[in-house]
Amino acid sequence: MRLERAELRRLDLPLRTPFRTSLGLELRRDILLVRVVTSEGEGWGECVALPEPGYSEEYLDGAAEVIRRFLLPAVAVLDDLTPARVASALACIPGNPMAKATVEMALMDAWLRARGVSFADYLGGVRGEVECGVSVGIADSIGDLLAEVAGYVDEGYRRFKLKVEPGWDVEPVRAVRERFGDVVLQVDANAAYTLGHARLLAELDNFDLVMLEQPLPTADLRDHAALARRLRTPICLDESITSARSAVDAIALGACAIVNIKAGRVGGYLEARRIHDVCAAHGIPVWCGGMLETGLGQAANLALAALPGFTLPADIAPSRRYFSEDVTPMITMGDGLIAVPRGPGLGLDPEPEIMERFTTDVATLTEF
Ligand code: NPQ
Ligand code: MG
Repeated sequence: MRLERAELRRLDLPLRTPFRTSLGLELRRDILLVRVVTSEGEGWGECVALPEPGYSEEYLDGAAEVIRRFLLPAVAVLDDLTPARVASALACIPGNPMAKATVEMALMDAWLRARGVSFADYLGGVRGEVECGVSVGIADSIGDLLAEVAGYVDEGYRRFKLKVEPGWDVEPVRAVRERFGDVVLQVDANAAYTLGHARLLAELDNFDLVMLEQPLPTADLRDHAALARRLRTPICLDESITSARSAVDAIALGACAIVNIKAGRVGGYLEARRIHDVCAAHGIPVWCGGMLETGLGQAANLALAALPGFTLPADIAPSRRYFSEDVTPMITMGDGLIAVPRGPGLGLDPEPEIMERFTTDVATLTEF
């Protein structure tokens, strides 16, 4: 397979509910989609980078530039492209995992569509549906939080994840636990604490949380190990796990008992699968994280979450959780479950009319 043309498309999708985390408040989702046209057909990739650095170093304009100037040219020289050759063609460029994952996803989609194989079958998925959790942003008050969570309980989610930060942690968690009884509850700090908060974080042990996700900064693996020794609540790493290599290191250090896997954060779906594999070999449960993707990104995430080691509910939600309209047919949840797409490639097609309506910019590349 050869890359012939590419299109970088930016979309501006309003969020139905504001999403506040320790990284900031988002009212819209600025999206970058990459459409590749290859010798064997077309494919779509979605870049999960946010408009500004914060979650990680990458940001959307930077990722778009890296994709256009460095990544697409590096794969365009190959005339025997396969999904597995994408990452090796890009390995000489350090970092930029979200940009790399976008290119891999688009070429994998093209390659699999041409062969009539789904992402899930290609990756080794064994599940027909995925358990959905909901990620709940920081609210303006405990009352607002309880009202928002009540809505999600009624919608049937299988698990509730509260975003926490210093000043919004023990009390909101206590309030949700008291109000909603034995729901499956976990928290995510997006690196907002330090080891000096260990005593405070230990108070969360009172609430039977399934996990505490990424309490400390990305590079602080030894501090996560030290914190883990002081808590009963299992620690899950998100931002800190950037490759299968770093997953093995974190596990060996005792820095995490659970791993959140996001293909964008680790450079692609094949590296994501390797993390799944090494975690399974060490008895570490994994689950599929999310970045408020459109239906295209969520389709790929559903395929990944279908692998056998993904034993905890995913940050995968029906389209309506975030968007009034999605760029694919709306993904729906029934009984807290979403079906894994089974059609060729991503198994979902963009809706051209909706796509056009939300598009803010298109760059077409015909030579690299
Ligand atoms: C996480 N995601 O697990 C992230 C990070 C995150 C679903 O909780 C705008 C769009 C703001 C996506 C902030 C979830 C965001 C974002 C944080 C994703 O850490
Ligand atoms: Mg997280």
